[in-house]
Amino acid sequence: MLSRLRWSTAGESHGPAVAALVEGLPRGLALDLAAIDLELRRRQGGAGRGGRQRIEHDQVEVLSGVRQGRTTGAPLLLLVRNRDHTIDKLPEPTRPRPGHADLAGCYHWLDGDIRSTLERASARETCARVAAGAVCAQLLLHAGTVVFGFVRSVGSARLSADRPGLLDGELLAALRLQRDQSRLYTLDAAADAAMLEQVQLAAEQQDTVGGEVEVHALPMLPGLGSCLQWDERLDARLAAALMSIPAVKGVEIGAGFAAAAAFGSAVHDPILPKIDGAVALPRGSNRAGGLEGGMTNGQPVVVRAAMKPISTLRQPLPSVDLATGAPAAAGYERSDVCAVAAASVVAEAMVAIVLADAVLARIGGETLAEFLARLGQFRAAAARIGGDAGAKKGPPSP
Ligand code: EPS
Repeated sequence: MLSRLRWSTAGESHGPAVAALVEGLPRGLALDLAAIDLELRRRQGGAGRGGRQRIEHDQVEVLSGVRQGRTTGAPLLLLVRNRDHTIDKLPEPTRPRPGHADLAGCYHWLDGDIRSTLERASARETCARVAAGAVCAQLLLHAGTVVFGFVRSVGSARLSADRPGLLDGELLAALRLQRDQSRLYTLDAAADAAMLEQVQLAAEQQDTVGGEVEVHALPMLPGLGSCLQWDERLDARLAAALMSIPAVKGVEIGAGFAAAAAFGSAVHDPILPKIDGAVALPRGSNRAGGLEGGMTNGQPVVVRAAMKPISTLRQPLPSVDLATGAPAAAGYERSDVCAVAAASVVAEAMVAIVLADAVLARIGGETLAEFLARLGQFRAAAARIGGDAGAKKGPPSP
């Protein structure tokens, strides 16, 4: 599986703007800018966010790669302007924050320029990812796939393990409504209240709190990704994408770490006979999180990421003043008490980008029309597997 999408971001937290450059999209994809802005607004929200979100009103501008509302196939440049763009006037921190990039950046660049490091390490950059992810989610909709992220836990408050259960389109719409009405982007009112308490407790104690986010993608085409090379495995790509989100320290796929504690018969998902109209053979469970051998198996993709508490603390931990070498409390900059809700939006975006890349790489097509035609052929061929309607057995013929 080669990659088809190439993307990167640019911009400092307090520079003029943050931007995403996305290359490899097919020509002819109609872009819904309001839908991108909705995701940007969601990223700004959630209980526990800091003062910066009251300043910013994130909105996407498309600077290249679109004509008359549709992608041209040329590089797509997405820009989100920063209202707070005071970068050249900001103080030069000298007391690195434990947990942030401050000190590690000093070793990387072999200087004491914490400001230049933190401006890029700041989670402000994730709004460029969310814009790119929202575009990719729009492409995935053409493949029938919806990507849905939510908060599984904040501190010690957890959404019950049996939620959301097996998702389908109708349930997904109801859950989306519920999530978008909750303060911590979770799936029931009791969990939301318990999570809010955790945020309030952390705020009262001038502390911060982390949590877990979960993303489901469904219905999922089977056969995306590859088992041929380590870096072509889709589970590896998803894990790397999630791990790249600032403050993420752990990633799980499907049953994840719990699978290591169970016997195989209680972990693997039985393969069931074909259901009419289904593209892939059904499974008795989805503990694999939709991925086997680095490829999708047609079940929903289910991934989780654990976010540590934000590292900028009002009651700072011990540090050292790099200017003098003397012990000193770590620096404090305006920050969030809890950014887990925002992380669920970013995780959704990262999953959308990786899956859009995988579907484009597998299906191909330079235009959306070509992509859709090939997709139809792929679905029909996949649906013949496991049935008697002409699925080939044995090695491929020359
Ligand atoms: C963020 C913007 C930042 C921080 C936060 C996330 O803005 P400012 O530094 O001006 O307050 O609020 O960044 C961090 C948590 C961090 O550790 O850098 C955003 O837009 O998400």
